Amino acid sequence: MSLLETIRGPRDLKDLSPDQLPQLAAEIRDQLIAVVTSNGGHLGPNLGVVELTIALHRVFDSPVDRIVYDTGHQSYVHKLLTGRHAEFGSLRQRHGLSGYPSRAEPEHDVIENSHDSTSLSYADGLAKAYQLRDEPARSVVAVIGDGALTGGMAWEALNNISADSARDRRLIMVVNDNGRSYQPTIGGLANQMSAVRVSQRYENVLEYIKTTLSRAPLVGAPLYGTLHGIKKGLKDVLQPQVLFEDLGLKYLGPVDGHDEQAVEQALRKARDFGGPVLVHVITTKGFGYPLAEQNDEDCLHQVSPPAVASAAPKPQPWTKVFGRELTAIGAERPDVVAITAAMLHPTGLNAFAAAYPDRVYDVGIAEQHAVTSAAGLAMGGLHPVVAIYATFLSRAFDQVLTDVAMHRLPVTFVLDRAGVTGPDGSSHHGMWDFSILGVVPGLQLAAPRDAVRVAELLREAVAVSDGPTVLRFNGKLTETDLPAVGKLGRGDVLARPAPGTGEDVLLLGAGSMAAVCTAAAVLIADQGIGVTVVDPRWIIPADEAIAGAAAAHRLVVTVEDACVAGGFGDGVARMLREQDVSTPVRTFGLPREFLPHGERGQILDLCGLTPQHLAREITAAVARRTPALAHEQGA
Ligand SMILES: Cc1ncc(C[n+]2csc(CCOP(=O)(O)OP(=O)(O)O)c2C)c(N)n1
Repeated sequence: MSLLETIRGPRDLKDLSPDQLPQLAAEIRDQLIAVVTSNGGHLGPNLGVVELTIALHRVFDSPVDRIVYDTGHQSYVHKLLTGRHAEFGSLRQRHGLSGYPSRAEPEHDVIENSHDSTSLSYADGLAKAYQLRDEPARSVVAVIGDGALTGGMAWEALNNISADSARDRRLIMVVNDNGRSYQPTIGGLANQMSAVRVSQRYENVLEYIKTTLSRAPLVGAPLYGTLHGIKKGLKDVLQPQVLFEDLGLKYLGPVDGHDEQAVEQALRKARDFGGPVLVHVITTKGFGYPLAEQNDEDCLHQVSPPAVASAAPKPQPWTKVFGRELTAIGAERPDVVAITAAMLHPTGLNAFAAAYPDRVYDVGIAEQHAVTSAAGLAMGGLHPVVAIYATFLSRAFDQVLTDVAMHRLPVTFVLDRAGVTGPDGSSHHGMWDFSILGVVPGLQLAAPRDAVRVAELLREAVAVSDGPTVLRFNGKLTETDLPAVGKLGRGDVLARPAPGTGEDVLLLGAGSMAAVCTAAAVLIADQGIGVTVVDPRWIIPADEAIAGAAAAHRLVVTVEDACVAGGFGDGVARMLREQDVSTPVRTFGLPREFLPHGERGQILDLCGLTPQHLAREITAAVARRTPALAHEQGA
């Protein structure tokens, strides 16, 4: 039996002697590599926190003490040590373990929101609650990366945690500093933190000064006074504790995060301090796995499961198509600049960055700043393209609304991983964009159905000069190109009723749902029902050209890979009401629920967004309105 198999919970971990821990760490790493390279998921971040997580669970008493992981992508080791070893093979699979902390799993998981920079605020609240409920012995530990520490929310929390009123709260902030988000962390704060990495340089400089001064004629006390002053000055410049201690926070570190015993020692000190403490732990992302440690792009931050071999022509990821087209646009439009919130490669901006390094801004994990600084760039005469995952734009809604739209500024948002994303689960499904952006005055949103339309719509979006535009697509592979057979307003007609059938159903598919609709239309047409399929291309605002076509049909059906409440379908229905079109509208989309993790296809199936399910529902809806047809079908 391996050591790992004997760990049924943190208590078992505490029984191990320090000399057994390196073996345990090695077994954990083997397990991480085996499962994550097969199922996909966050490899580098977890390999980097093996010793840190062992130490956390040996020092603290979870779940009485609460360990809050920022983002939660680095919680696999925590899962392995808290009784989930046997199920670890099901990581990120439908009905299996979540790839983030999950409150449906053992009680050791506290938060499951996988958006960055929230842990310190959750911890602040928990610590306040334990103080007020007179549970002063409980510690709250937040584990936050140096990347997540670049987010504004983390600083709002630090401001509160360092308040005088917080002095007696047992709140331990563990900064897991590996110097990277996906890529090296940028900015002034990152420079402060990385000063520790140059502490060797500090020692060297000190040694040099010592030697030089000792050769000088000045000896004795003045020399040591001078040396002390220099030493203090250097330390202030080079060490980050100044930053935190100036805020009134106790700082411990830096600690070598791969020396388990050293980390334990620091954590014990922090636990016993009895007030807010920041423990600065230095780790290496991907530690112990050369393929990860030496991966320049992102230290294997997140890996995909191995692709299944197929003879079919390989579709391209939407992200790549976008990156290529934006680079082409960049050559024609020197005013086009790009912004990323610490996700240059995942959003496909790396191609643009390689071609125009001076025209890309990585702002750190700071979506709100990304949006408002884009507003500033636009005010300054440029056309910014903010490339961001759909789910992370929710955080910057106010900035889109009041900083960009209210000023009618030409900023283009490109939302990758929109709709159902899959194994990353509930807080990564980018399904809220239609609902929240639909209320923004003057904002126009397009959803390309295939690679050709990505290029086409991106060009249309950056041509708009009097307000914000949005392009949204799923990050996976593009659908096969679906050529138009006609136009309807700004949209494309993809199929018309078969000869001999009437204009029964107007089927409107947004973005990648256009392909699902054309497949459903074939099944519906087999029932003798006439179907017109339209991809509206521009989703927000609803295209008024749809009204005429809707009036000519007996039923309008909308299909969207987004929350159905307040989304595309609701927008069409409202527009038809306003145009006095009385054709009934059926809306299909994602329910107003937090959806589970699983493959994208499995989740779409769960939500009824498959050609078969849609065809059944639409045929039944038509039959209810057409008794003769119902009779024919034996209904
Ligand atoms: C609000 C938000 N923006 C972007 C992301 C995507 N993201 C996930 S992990 C990560 C990097 C985190 O870096 P760090 O906190 O240093 O942790 P590390 O992976 O280095 O351990 C990013 C940008 C996110 N989860 N949430």
